[in-house]
Amino acid sequence: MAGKGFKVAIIGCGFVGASAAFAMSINNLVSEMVLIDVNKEKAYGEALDINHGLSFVGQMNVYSGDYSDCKDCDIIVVTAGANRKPGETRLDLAKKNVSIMKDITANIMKHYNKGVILVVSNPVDILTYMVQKWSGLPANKVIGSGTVLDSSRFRNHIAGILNVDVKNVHGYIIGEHGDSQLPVWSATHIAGTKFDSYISKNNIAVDKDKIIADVKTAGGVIIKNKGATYYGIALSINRICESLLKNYNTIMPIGTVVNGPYGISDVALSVPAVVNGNGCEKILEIDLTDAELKALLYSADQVKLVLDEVKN
Ligand code: 6V0
Repeated sequence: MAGKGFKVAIIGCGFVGASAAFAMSINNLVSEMVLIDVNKEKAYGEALDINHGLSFVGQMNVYSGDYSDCKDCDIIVVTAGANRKPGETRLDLAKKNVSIMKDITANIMKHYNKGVILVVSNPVDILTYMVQKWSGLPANKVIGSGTVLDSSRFRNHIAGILNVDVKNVHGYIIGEHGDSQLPVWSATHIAGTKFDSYISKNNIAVDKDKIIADVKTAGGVIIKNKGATYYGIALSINRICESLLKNYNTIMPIGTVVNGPYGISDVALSVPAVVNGNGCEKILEIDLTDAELKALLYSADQVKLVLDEVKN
């Protein structure tokens, strides 16, 4: 049964937005879901398609709308954006999406009266930072999907190598959702047993560098094979939304504007945080080795370099 009373807007109904809407409908997470896209036909078609499956999952009000429907939303998910065109650099794309996101934020804020903005569009760290500044909302109310997907890929790789249930694998990728991200090996454990201890006790040879390389290139491999990535991120979005709506206090590496923790300031990136109805309730300062902290600070600097370019 629906009727939990939650309302979510999804802005951008391409591969990612539509898949996230589908995932949320299967989980019957909300009672009202509005799909918004500059391509109105696309949003209408996606809403209609999802409606036709509701008899199998439960009643929800799923429709296409406009920015005025952002009023009363508990979460506004933003997955709108351009993709990289041939010959375009990452920086060109960043500038283009910053400009798209500025318009979207202004449109959201005309009608915003409550809720959390969840930024998914890339470059997600840059856009999370900019949306928080432009919206004028407190930092806890604007979060990014950050490295939630990368961490899921990390856990999936490890589960495959160790042949254990992925739910028994705990670990984070933190920092940039991009090349400078880093694994927190020192905090990675298998059902409570530290990773290094688990592999040595079980005599399993592991190439840690390969795991990290595979996590970093996973998106590219999927794009090469099927053109875009959307199921993994859709389920990441569904999980973040569930934690927000159900006030779960879930600890996950969402993207957030960091000011102070780990000695980092004025940049958005991913660190483990408590996620509940308030959005990013609290950033956790977990124990890092010196090398991990150094890598996190390097990652923050890398994000700042791009921020400096796009801010001007
Ligand atoms: P897509 O399939 O091209 O969909 C983008 C959608 O945005 C289209 O339907 C457009 O019509 C719409 N759109 C464009 N401009 C606007 C606007 N101004 N207002 C409203 N809608 C607009 O792209 P896809 O869905 O594959 O990807 C969307 C974004 O998610 C991209 O920026 C990806 O890079 C990003 N991803 C982020 C991930 C993460 O982990 N953070 C993972 C995968 C993709």
